[in-house]
Amino acid sequence: MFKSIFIFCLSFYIVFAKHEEYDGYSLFGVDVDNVDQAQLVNGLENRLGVDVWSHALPGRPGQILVPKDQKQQFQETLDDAGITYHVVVKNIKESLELEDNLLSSAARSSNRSSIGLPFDSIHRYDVVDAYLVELAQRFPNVVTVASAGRSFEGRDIKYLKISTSNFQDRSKPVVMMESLLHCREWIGLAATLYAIEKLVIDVTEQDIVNDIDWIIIPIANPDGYEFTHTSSRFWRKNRATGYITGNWCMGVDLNRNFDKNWGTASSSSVCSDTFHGRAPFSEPETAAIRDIILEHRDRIELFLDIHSFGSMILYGFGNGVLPPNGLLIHVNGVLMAQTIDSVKLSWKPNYIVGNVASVLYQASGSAQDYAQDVGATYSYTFELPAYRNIQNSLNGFLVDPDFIEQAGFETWEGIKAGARYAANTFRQREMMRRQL
Ligand code: 0X9
Ligand code: ZN
Repeated sequence: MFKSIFIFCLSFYIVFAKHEEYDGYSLFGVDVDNVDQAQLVNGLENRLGVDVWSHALPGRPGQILVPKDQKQQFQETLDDAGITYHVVVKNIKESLELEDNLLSSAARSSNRSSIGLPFDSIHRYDVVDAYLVELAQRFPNVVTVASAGRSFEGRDIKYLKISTSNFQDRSKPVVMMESLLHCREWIGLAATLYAIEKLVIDVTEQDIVNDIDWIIIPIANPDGYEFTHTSSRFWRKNRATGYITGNWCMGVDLNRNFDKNWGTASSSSVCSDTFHGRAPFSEPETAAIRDIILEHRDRIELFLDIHSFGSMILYGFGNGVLPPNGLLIHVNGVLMAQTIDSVKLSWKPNYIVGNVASVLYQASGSAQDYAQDVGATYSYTFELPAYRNIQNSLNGFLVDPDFIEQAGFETWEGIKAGARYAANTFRQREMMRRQL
């Protein structure tokens, strides 16, 4: 009897306590007129401890999630600086409930008839993990599933190798992509799953499969990803513990933990969302990704780290210094952006392309910088748009199921263009090398 009451209470708690931590949090849109204002707004992360979802740029409003008890101070600070703002979502908990409802009802109504995973929900770790294994079994001639290693909590970080020549033909370039390094950026998973579908199940352009070897890591931060489903939707880091400070905090920002200018433009505070960890590659997830990059460094022509949100294609380095081939990196970035822009939803903003430090902010230790530094010819961070429709209050990281397939489709158009461009320059270099 007591046991069943306990179970009832527990399940009641689990269902109704979900998203409780975000009750009363508001999402603000902030408009800045100049770089000074942008700097002030973006610095509020450290000053007030608010969650800057997207950095404000002149012409592009920033989005900031503000806890209930900090709203007054936040608004006063902006008022004093003469910066205009508006409330985008009054209580983000309601948006979280809407997202849950929309995603789960879409998932209920879709039956998995085809081989691929349906594009109307955001699939959990177990589902994606099993899917990768299943694809390798069904398509043994082109697909291999491998494990990059285990996450902090012991989850396998699986990835696919897609190749018509079993990765043996060293005259082919490698395109490597990953998503969910930042686990709250759910829409990124749609882009990698869409790419897998078009490379394995629904192949419509054979050259993209024949001429290129692909490495795809759909869930680079599995512990964090599961945590965003079960507990805190806006968790960004991994789930590492053992960093002892005065405050009890956990997690390392995996996109600050790679060994390129490590620790120079990131946080040393465990509680910060950009905490860089105790050393480069201190985290098992980044060490696992590093090993794959190093294994294929002489063939990785294009590296894509898929994030959200903001409609941006960013490249290195995070300190503002351009790689030696910066001009071509920009050209290929623009090509991908234009390709996406030509098929995106018309009311969405065009993609911005540029060096991360000039478009956004300085940041060290990113996956994109590391890949660029150790060998990738073209390395980018994609910031996808996440939502379809502002009317229903799903915004920022929140995913509208109606947008999942579009996000996958439009990003894939960009990736194909970038991959073809990269394959061409790779071939040209190969020819030159042989002539010498
Ligand atoms: O700050 C980040 O890690 C990325 N933006 S996000 O909103 N997804 O967190 C941008 C990373 C860009 N690359 C470098 N910092 N080099
Ligand atoms: Zn991110």
